[in-house]
Amino acid sequence: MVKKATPAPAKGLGKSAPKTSSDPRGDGDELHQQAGGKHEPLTTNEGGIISDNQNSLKVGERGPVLLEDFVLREKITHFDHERIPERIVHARGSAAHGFFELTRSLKKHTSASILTEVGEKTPVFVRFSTVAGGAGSVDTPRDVRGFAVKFYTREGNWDLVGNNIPVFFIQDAIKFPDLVHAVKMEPDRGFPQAATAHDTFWDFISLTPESIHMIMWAMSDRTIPRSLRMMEGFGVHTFRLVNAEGKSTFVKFHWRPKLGLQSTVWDEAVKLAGADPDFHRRDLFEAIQGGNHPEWELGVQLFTEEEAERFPFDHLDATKLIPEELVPLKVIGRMVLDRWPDNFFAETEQVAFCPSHIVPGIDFSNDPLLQGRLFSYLDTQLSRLGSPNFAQLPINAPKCPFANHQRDGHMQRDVPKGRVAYEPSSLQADSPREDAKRGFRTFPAREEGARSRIRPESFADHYSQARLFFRSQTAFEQAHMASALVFELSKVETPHVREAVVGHLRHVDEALARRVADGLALDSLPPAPAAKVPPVDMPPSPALQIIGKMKKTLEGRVVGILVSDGSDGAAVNKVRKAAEAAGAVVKIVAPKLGGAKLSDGKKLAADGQLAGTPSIVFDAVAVVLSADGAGELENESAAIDFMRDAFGHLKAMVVDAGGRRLLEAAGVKPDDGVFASSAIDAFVNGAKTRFFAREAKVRMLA
Ligand code: HDD
Repeated sequence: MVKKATPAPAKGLGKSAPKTSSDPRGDGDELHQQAGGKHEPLTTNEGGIISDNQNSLKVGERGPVLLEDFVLREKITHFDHERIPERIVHARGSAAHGFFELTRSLKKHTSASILTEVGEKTPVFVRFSTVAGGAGSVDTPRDVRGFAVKFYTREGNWDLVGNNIPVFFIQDAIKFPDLVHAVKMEPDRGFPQAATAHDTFWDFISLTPESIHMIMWAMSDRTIPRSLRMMEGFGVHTFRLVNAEGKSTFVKFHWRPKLGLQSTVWDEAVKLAGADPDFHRRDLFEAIQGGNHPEWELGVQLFTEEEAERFPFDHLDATKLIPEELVPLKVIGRMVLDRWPDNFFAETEQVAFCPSHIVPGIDFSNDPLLQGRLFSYLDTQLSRLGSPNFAQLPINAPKCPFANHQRDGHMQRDVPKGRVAYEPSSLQADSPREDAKRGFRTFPAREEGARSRIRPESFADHYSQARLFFRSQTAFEQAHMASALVFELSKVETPHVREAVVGHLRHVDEALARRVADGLALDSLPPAPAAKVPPVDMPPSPALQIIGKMKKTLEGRVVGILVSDGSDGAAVNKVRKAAEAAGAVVKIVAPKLGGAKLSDGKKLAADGQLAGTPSIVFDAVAVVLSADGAGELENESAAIDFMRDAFGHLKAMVVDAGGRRLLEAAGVKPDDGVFASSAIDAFVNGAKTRFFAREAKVRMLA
């Protein structure tokens, strides 16, 4: 209990005396007695102990508040300034600490210790984000996901600030503000939030053919991931590695999730936004807290300047990828996220990623998108975090020794000693100096040419890779893309914008354009715009699929068991054991949060109450109900939705007699993804995947 030093005059509204500041409500300080624990004294920011944190300082019991109340003013002032500007893009994010471990040395290609010292564990901080929505928006809109990694290496911080998609919308950073203004809420009406499905976005896209490849990715299920733990990550740009002899090799970075790729279906993503706006954040939190530490492999594609010259596209163009069939991926390390941040604001919010944070042995390329980013991030951190000293914040500071002569500024935390704040100097033997041997050296690439604002001819093919991506997908994925395009364009009010987008699609795939045109009920197929470079067919790349990269596993997945009073405890246990043995987390859902009284009289605690825990939040469901329980739930829409949605979202289900009754009430006709309670092993096996063939029965896809 907090001890208060000096009794103050009686105050409070209650009529029954006596009241003092150590007993503000005259109730024997019940509030604090109930809260329990051993507490440090509460103080002001200056360290003064606060005697009363419940009442402001007033004249008389019911009189005005005094300006003199420095405790009140300090508390409110600090509160008023608690928010900092949110990121203009990627405002909504979730992050975790972990480590990177190199498993294969790239010594031949780079001098960077993080890429040469096999077995060394480098601390990392990783922030995942959506792009368009504000900090308080939901986790599951259709959107690209940011995948930003800060490596605290022995040679300084290296930030690999990527996305879950290997290409980007635009080729030149000068277009970034236009792209972002087009995708954000429309400025006159202030909506839609966190969505691309509106006129300004598609207007910009229809006039920016270089974006069409990225659009194919954005309309695929990559932008509705099941979990942040089941996404790939990409550095996007071509970077350079430089070895000890000064020789350079180009490199693309890829993160591959150990749990494989997995996405939701669109209807599920939409419903998740309501069922659990924090679905991805909670999923990452629960996995890390539960000891299921998410893991990724780091892969690289390495190629020389000469090889790059022979590619049928420009490696400096961020709207292009390098097919893995052309340059295979070499796995060189792994990253594990094993610690949730202690404080969301201090770490996840204040972390400042800058692609310009690089270490010796890694260098930039001339990609004009990357070059613009090298300026933008440092600039944005200055206004977002309010001071050039943001690098001193614990989450941003390097973990290797660092020293320089930069001084002062807002919120300076350091107290530098000595007379010398310049270099060279002879007055202070320990003042920091440049180190030509160990320091970063830019690769001396030779550049020449006239100054101009020109887009290279080698960037002009906007459709071949869009076509490659679409044609590399399974039929299910192609149907999802067509439906996503129809959904997005049906939210566009301006007919000529819809038509212009369909026109572009004709260069990607004539059949896709027809499906979308049909989905929008266009009278005729709009003309395709003139293409500077007509698309060419490239061999399909299965590495671009999601379904092809799904892992048949229950690891990292969650199985929900719906029970009622009178459910058979042995049957519940059987499912639980089998699912847990396969690596899943199991959660119990009951009509009441207190749980259910099983047939053997034992109480089974629930992890969630039915109305607030729909099947949408699970990867597969089991339904174990007593006859009475099934009878009651037949009239409960949350139970009917539980069944319908699990089926509609292509999930494996296992049902006993009660569950089957509920299925019938929901109008669901079981298929081979619905298992009887005698077939638990088959259910567990089925739960490792989704039943895509079912989809044609449950919704009309474009
Ligand atoms: Fe960016 C944030 C990824 C192009 C300007 N970007 C930001 C974040 C990610 C990316 C993951 C969030 C970092 C975090 O979690 O704090 N951005 C990308 C990728 C791009 C890209 C993969 C293309 C390959 N970005 C890009 C361009 C510009 C910016 C071309 C400007 C010229 N990006 C920003 C920014 C942000 C940002 C405005 C907002 C908040 C921040 O930087 O720290 O400066």
